[in-house]
Amino acid sequence: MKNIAPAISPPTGIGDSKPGNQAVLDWVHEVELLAKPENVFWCDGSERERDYLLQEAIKQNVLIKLNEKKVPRSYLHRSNPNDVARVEQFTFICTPTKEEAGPTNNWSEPAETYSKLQGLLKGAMHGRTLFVVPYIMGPPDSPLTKVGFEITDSIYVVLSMRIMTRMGEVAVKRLGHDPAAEWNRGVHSLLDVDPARRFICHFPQDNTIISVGSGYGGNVLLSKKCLALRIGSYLARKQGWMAEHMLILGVESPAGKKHYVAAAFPSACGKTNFAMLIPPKHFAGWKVTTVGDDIAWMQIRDGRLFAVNPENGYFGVVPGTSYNSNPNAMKSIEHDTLYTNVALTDDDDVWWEGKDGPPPKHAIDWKGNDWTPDSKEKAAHPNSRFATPMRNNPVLDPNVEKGEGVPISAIIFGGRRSNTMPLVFQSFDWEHGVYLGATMASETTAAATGAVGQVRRDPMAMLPFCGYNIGDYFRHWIEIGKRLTNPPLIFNVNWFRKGGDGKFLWPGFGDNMRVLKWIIDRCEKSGGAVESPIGWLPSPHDLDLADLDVEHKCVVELLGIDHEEWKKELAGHQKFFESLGVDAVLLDLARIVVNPMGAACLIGAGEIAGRSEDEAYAAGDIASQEACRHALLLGVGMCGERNDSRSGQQSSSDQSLDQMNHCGIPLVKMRPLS
Ligand code: OXD
Ligand code: MN
Repeated sequence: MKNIAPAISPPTGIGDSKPGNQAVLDWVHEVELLAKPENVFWCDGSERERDYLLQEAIKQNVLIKLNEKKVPRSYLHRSNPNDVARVEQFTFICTPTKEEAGPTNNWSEPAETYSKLQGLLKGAMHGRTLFVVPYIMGPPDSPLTKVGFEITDSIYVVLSMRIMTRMGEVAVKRLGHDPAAEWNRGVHSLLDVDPARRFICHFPQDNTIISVGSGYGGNVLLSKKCLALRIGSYLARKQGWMAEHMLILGVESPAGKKHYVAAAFPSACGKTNFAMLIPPKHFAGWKVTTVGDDIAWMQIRDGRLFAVNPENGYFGVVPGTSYNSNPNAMKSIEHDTLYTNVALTDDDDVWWEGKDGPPPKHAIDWKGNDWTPDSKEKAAHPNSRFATPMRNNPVLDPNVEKGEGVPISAIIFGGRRSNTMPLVFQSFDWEHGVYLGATMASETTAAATGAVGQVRRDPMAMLPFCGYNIGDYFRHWIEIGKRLTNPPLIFNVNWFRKGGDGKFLWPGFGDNMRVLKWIIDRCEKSGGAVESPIGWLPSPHDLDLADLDVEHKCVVELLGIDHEEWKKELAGHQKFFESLGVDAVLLDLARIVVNPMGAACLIGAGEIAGRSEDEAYAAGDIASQEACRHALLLGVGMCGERNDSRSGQQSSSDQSLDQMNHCGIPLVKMRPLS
């Protein structure tokens, strides 16, 4: 069989900087004895090393050099067409018991799995080079920062890790010589890139990841989904912090007041676009800056949540990226970028569906075939990606390297929903916010293999990334909330709601600033809101819609709650909680977290209709009686008015109530809380 990753022979001075930590040396030796590579290449992250590896990658056709004038220092890689996305069905959490992995993960017994993987790795690097990639996740001086070592036989992985992480010397220094120090062991081998021999396995108790049979993205850049999220979330719970699938952005008012916001959207739902948002003209003087576009590690300091971006680069979806949709991303990928699975033009430039300007008359598509605008196939794969250093981003936040992180004022959850979910609403409190995150759902995209466009529940956008039992994860959120004296406010957004004509109601992109502004107003206690059964909703006049080319009726529709849709939604929540295992998760969850909203699920299904709020409250140790009351209201379709405790304003104006009425919600005045 053809060796897809032939060994390279570096000159002296390249690939020979062994770290001094004996635990690392022993582990590499062990893998070497098993995989039997031709040689071992110790990466140091230097420029000389990079230049050498690029040259070798081009020689081996792993990379194609792009037009130096059009996209300086940039390259194209084509993955095997059978290997173009994360493979959730072959991703395993290998904990001693199945229960620890929980109902949302594939589980596999650790000893058996090690032995199966050892079988696959035996002699797998014969004739290849074993690269050792030391890296850190997090700013060099952060207490949250973690050290990882990835062994790989893919030169593409090494070059991508250089972009996506702080790689080389910095990690070796941070680890030091203590053989008992904490660090993550990652082993990756391409094997023969056969989907039948493709497994991404995590051993949280051992801080170990083994990935075989893929050469693509999140399956093989072990720093990202594997360490920063799956193993990261496990460590975070154990150590009392949070590892989340969230972007982090800064937003600064013309008066210089700055807030930081973290947002969890499922894969390919616009996190990178939101993190690089350019406010519309009407918001002159407002600035949005990026701390991170995919992952947030958060810790508690002085009763607040502080976040760092553990990554050093962006691994973003390319199609649809243009000067119109995301000028900052376009500027970021104009140079020093590693593209995967986009099209190559005749002048060695890159092209993809949705790029500015007309399509080229001829190109080579992502599979390496001739392509013209008449071709039926896409020129770029829908999940084609760029890997680009975060320093290319013209709106990189100045505090991105700050070890303590940035203080988070608001957390946003959101998904791709063509109906049901309003443009934005705010949770009543932290527990209710946890419920919103836990029941988040989105229509699936091309980021993972499988059917596209189906609604799937994706709690906190962590469904494919939570490295332990999701019930414990929800509980961890609640525990964190208890320790926060100044918790971020929690919101839900949906940029993707469609009208009866099937068209998006909201323009999205830069205009999302209008929603962000309302969120910031709420944080500043200055924004108005209407109390609705599902949370605090802005009425149209609470949003700054000046110069927006959207009809008023669309805005009303965007902010509306359709009762029939919500009944289905609640039934969906119930079904989801049931699928998590009523015994193991729902009941526990009901007791600890969301009995209020768990009750809402049941009401949605008509099971406890007629039960009083006091009865429901008595049913468990409910975190927030107020949320319970709202949950019950959901079931009977009432909507009320009350004093908005955050803004101190009487926020439900007659006008907004009228507007709610138009949305089909019968209005009944609630009795005040006793
Ligand atoms: C990603 C993903 O690549 O979430 O960020 O799939
Ligand atoms: Mn992601």
